[in-house]
Amino acid sequence: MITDAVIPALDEAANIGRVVESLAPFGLRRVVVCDNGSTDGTGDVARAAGAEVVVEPQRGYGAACLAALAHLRRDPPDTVLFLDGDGADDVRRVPDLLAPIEQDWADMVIGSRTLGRAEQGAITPVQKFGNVLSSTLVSAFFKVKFTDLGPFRAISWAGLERLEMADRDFGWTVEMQAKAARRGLRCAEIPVDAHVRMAGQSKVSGTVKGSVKAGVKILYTIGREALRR
Ligand SMILES: Nc1nc2c(ncn2[C@@H]2O[C@H](COP(=O)(O)OP(=O)(O)OP(=O)(O)O)[C@@H](O)[C@H]2O)c(=O)[nH]1
Ligand SMILES: [Mg+2]
Repeated sequence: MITDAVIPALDEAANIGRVVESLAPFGLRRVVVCDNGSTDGTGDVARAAGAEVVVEPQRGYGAACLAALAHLRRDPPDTVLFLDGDGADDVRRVPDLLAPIEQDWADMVIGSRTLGRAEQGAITPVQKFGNVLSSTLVSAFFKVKFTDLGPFRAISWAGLERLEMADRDFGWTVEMQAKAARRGLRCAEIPVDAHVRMAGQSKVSGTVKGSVKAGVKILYTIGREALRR
């Protein structure tokens, strides 16, 4: 099974090198870092660590993921592994994320930080609440049990193409799960531990503005997907 990794990154120069290098043991074909207009040299650090760097000037988590996928589409892998660029994800679980797809009993595997152990401070109380709320709503509307909307996940290329992903910011992860459930992809979760970001500034859950924007967008995305026919 050919697997490529996609890492959206905004100003993660202090972390991205170690994140890219940490994937070396897992036999991935390519690691694609999407630099989303960083001003700290994230792209250069990622390249030096062995990643392919795609530049997406328009900000947004989903916009970065879409740019990386457009890059992969020229020579697609069998499976895409997504993770964040801040070192918060437990890469030791990469084989566990990929196994259900390789064994062909799942099309998408979510790393659930609720099922795993979160380091003190890795998930804020607001984020925890938001995760429980949105996972419960997704489970209720789409009839597939999820316990987290975490960024660390794997999905088959064929499954991903069926989702016609479009969200350009914080709705990205929930859009993928809602559509996967809706469109009949086989979904699974495995426990993953969550670390505190290695260094640098939080852009989402560590700030009030980021949390509110992400929360609103996630709830809106759930509603939109629930109403879609
Ligand atoms: N491409 C892109 N990536 C972003 C953007 N905002 C955040 N990121 C990346 O998305 C990931 C998650 O952002 P974080 O700032 O870690 O958000 P968080 O995990 O909620 O907060 P922390 O607790 O600080 O880790 C990181 O890899 C960021 O570099 C953005 O606008 N564009
Ligand atoms: Mg983070």
